[in-house]
Parts: sequence; structure tokens; C-alpha cells
Amino acid sequence: EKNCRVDNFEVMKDFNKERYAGVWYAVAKKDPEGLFLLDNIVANFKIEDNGKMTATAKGRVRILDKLELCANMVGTFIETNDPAKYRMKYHGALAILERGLDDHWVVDTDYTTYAITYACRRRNLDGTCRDSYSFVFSRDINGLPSESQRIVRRRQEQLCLDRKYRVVVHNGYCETN
Ligand code: DAO
Repeated sequence: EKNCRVDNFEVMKDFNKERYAGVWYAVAKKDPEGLFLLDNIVANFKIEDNGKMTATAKGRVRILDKLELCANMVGTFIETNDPAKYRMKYHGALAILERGLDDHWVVDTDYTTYAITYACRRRNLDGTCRDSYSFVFSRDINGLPSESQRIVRRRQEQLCLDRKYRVVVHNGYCETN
């Protein structure tokens, strides 16, 4: 019997942020309500001198319901009791961009090939998620090898999000815009 309660979801064991640092390309995404990041999403995670994880992310976004542009986003990660479960405070380089505080859970990663993250923004009374988003990240802009795809697909099912993802395109749009 499948358990879709958010508190039941397993995340990465013994998460190592130093190994997670560096560039990740989003290759698939499950969108939240009122999606923001569209495609060409590249995140660069860093460990600061004080040990805190931060990230910058670039991507094509949709704002004001129809305007599309490339945005530079900045995130800082607040640690919790579980090393794989962060609170992510984020904002854009421009004030018109989105800002907020979301969960950022690293559900699984092998550090060198793939990662899958999860954020639930709103829960139902039964503990399942009402509004979530999730990224599938790859170290390689061209996507994941099939062994990693198999692992990721299993994780997507465990998050009760199977078939809810779309492919994130990388066509160089944000290198020129
Ligand atoms: O795309 O609709 C959405 C939700 C994502 C919002 C978070 C954007 C900020 C990212 C900064 C850190 C990179 C992981």
C-alpha cells in the first residue's frame, strides 16, 4: 500500500553537501501551481567559508502571467535536523522576480550523475502534498544515462509524482538573453 504522506518520504541518507556542490542542469521538472522556472534551468551550488550552502540559478521564467525572460536567482539554504532537508530562501536579482521560502529536500543523488529534489509548499489535512515541485538534475546537460533514469523514475513514484514531470529544454536561450 502506497504512502503519499510527505512526512513519510525518504530522503538522501548521510547527505554530503560538499559532494553535491557544483553545477547541476535541470533535465525534468514537476511544476508547482503558478509555475515560475520554465526551461534552460542551471543551478550552481556552493559551500561558503562558514559552511553554509548557497546556490545561484539561471533559467527562463514566466512572470506576470505572460512575460518570459531569463532570470538570475539566488538561494540560501537553512539546515534542519535532517542533513538532506533544507529550507531554501530565494530571491531574484531583479525585484520583479519571485521570492520565497520553500523546502528543498535532496531525495536522492549519486553526486556525480543525477539528483532529485522535492519541495512541498502546501499540505492537505491528511498529510499528503497539495502543491509541490521537484527537479531532476543532471551533471550532464545532455541528460541522464538509462541506469540513473531508472533510479529517478522509482524515486518519482515514491514521491507520488510519477508521470507529473516534463522535460526541461536546454537550447542556449539564457546564454544570449
Ligand atoms: O519553478 O515554479 C518554480 C518553483 C521554483 C522556485 C525556486 C527558484 C529559486 C531557485 C534558487 C536555487 C536553485 C535550486
